[in-house]
Amino acid sequence: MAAKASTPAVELEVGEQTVRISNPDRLYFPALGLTKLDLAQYYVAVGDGIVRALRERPCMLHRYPTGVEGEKVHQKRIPHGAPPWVDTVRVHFPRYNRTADEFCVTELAQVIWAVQMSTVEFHPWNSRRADVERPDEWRIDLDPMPLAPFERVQRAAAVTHEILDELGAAGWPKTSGGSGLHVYVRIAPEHGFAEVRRAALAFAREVERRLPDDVTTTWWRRDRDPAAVFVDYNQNARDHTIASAYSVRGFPDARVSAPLTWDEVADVDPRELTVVTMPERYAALGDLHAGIDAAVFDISPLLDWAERDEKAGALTPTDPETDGDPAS
Ligand SMILES: [Mn+2]
Repeated sequence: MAAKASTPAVELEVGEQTVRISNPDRLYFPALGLTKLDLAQYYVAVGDGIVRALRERPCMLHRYPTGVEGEKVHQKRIPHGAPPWVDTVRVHFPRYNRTADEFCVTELAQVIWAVQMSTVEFHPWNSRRADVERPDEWRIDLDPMPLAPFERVQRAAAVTHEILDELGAAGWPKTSGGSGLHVYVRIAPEHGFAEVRRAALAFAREVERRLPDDVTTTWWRRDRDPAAVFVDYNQNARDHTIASAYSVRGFPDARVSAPLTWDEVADVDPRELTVVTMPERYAALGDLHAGIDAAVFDISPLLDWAERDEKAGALTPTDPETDGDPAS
């Protein structure tokens, strides 16, 4: 056998493409003995799910060229040397008056190519290339402050579900892969980022009204109760991204942002949903977010809430990126 440093590349057949994985034995998660090839095989195992989560969205890559204990690279521009079958979408950054060609998934082989380029985490926009300036995904990010127990996040999620039901909106919960929970809602791409963010803030205020001891929407981090759950409506601002469904996180325990059923939210332990455990779960349950594209919600009632709250004196803090939002 060759020495470890020169382990031959492995070729994976993924759909129509052959993807070469160099350094397949490189340890990406040393604590668990998981290699770059293990990571690629994880993404193949949840293939339809990760493609559904990323499809046609500008996508930022979090790369770890020497594994998750090494340097992390935040990559907006697609790395050089991409094969012609890797799609991109051009996005404009008004604040800097620059453009970038970002990674844009249309088939699974592209995800595996990104792993070959040492990507661990996938952070897609909440809009798609047909109209990058109009989000089609409202993201409810339940973000525990450092001292908030996970039970508070679970309570915030239950109330989120209750309010979404009252609105007639289908919400799709997942673990964040860190210590929080995310709920995504498919919306029609009819509003700019600023309006979607304003709707998300109005919703967040309603969660706070129902759980005043558990939840905060306070803008300044230093003013927030350190044991509260922050409903981070700002994740709906332009060019703000969070880890997608099925994205692995760059933590030593190889956690994944894992789709859940609503029934699971009350009992879930996010630490159990990892690169190691997810393939079997996915094989048994399929993609729990498979219905998301068919359940489109009209955010008009939330914009009415926003108007009502603003008339009563509530402020919508501005976001530096949103200030340059061409569609706002
Ligand atoms: Mn979060």
